[in-house]
Amino acid sequence: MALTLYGGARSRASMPRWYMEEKGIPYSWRQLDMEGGEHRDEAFTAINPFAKVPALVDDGFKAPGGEPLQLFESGAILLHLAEHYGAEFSSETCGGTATAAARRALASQWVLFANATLAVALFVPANRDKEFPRLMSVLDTLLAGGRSLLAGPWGDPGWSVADCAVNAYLAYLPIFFPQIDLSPYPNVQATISATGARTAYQRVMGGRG
Ligand SMILES: N[C@@H](CCC(=O)N[C@@H](CS)C(=O)NCC(=O)O)C(=O)O
Repeated sequence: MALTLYGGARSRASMPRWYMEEKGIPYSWRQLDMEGGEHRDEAFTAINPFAKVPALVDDGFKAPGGEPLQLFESGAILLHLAEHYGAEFSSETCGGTATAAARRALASQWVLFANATLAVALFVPANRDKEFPRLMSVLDTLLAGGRSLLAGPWGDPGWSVADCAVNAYLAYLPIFFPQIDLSPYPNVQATISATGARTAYQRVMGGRG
């Protein structure tokens, strides 16, 4: 079994990379020279025809054509890792199949929220004034107490794929948008500080990912 993650410097590949570092999942890292256009080379578009990173090759699973599984989209990669390598949704660790299914569904919700809602509010300038503060207010309430976003009737599972997806974007804030005033969101600020203090996060983002 071998996992190879393709990414670039300061790219969304830092999200699945952070996940694998946190969970101690062995992987090989292939950093593409994106400034030099390596992501548009045939060797990489054979993995992601859209020429975007991250992409993951997992030879522990077969694609429909029999070749090793190739995945693009950071959210799809995160959910695959959480399911098959992070043991986040196994009925044994979740205390039953219904709970495992609920956890999986909620994890998908948060990963999709991060990539489809939060990222759009953040990176699309027209959304930053209106949509972004609304999201931040709700997140600030939900993040109070430093619990995992997947905490529920089953207790707090600890740092999870949901936290990886959402907190990775929050941690981008002071890096990419230092002009945004985060003082109205103390719990978001605390989450960003806690993320920055994690050893696995520092290993990935030491050079800002
Ligand atoms: N929704 C995708 C976005 C992927 C994406 O836009 N990646 C950027 C780097 S962060 C990229 O590869 N850009 C190169 C290009 O568009 O040429 C994901 O989350 O994986």
